[in-house]
Amino acid sequence: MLKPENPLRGDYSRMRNDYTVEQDWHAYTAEEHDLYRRLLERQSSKLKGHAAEEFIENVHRLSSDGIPRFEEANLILQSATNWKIVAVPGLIPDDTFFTHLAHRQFPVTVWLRKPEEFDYIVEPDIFHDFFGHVPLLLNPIFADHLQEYGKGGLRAMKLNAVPFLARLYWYMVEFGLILTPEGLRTYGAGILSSGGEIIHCIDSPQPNRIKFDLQRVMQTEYRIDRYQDTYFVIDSFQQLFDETSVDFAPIYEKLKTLEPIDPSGVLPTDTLVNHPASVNQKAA
Ligand code: HBI
Ligand code: FE
Repeated sequence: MLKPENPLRGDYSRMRNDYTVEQDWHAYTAEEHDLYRRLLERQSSKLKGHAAEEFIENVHRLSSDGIPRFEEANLILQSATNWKIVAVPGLIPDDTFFTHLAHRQFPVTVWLRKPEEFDYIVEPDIFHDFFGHVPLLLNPIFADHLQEYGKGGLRAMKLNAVPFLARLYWYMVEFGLILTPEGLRTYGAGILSSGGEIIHCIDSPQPNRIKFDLQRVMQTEYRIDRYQDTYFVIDSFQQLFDETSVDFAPIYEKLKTLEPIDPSGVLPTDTLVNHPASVNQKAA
């Protein structure tokens, strides 16, 4: 998802045609297991009051001591939603990425960040991919949504519309918020794997929080190298699934005639969600 300017990290020399590799779990060092454990502890301590319940309940089902074994996770995934994860060297081309999702296979990067990248990394690593993305693959509705995104990606390629669909993925799968009876929560993998943004997206009065609107989201640019200026808020995964189960082709045609919206822009037609402090107080 993240598009680095620099050459890709990761070893692409031993991959198969579909960009998959062996995880080679035994090759991870004790230091890497320890770093993963510390990332896991840090993020786990921040979930309550910030992460969606659907994420929290499933993250526990995938718990590991150190770097997880994909084979073990796959036993759980396959019986829950018939998804599996496949090991990849890092970022892979759009068409390959979409094809995996369309087949209910989520590509997970095998390498782990360096200790000095504890707080911030641009490219997805195994912690972002596994901790951030895999738990919601155990949620049946979200799991179906992600498969539809893969199929939609392949269609978007033919319609020259991948950038529009990529915005949907960005604002929902990576940075989505959900309004629950207990208050605002996040289910986005980019946020859930970030030590800072998981707090910021819920507790800071700074960002805009705008009710989900499909065309609005696909019209909005994003920045990859800082906290988001704007988050879009769904009411439920069912809403996300239903409102994205439409033919995107006419929306793409319309979007091609419109100027993109700046990441920090707020329009008169937007429905803003109250600052979470007041939402959370009301629920408390
Ligand atoms: N590859 N490994 C990996 N992970 C991603 O999230 C990813 C990718 N390739 C392409 C991509 N994302 C995006 O460009 C699409 O979602 C549009
Ligand atoms: Fe991601």
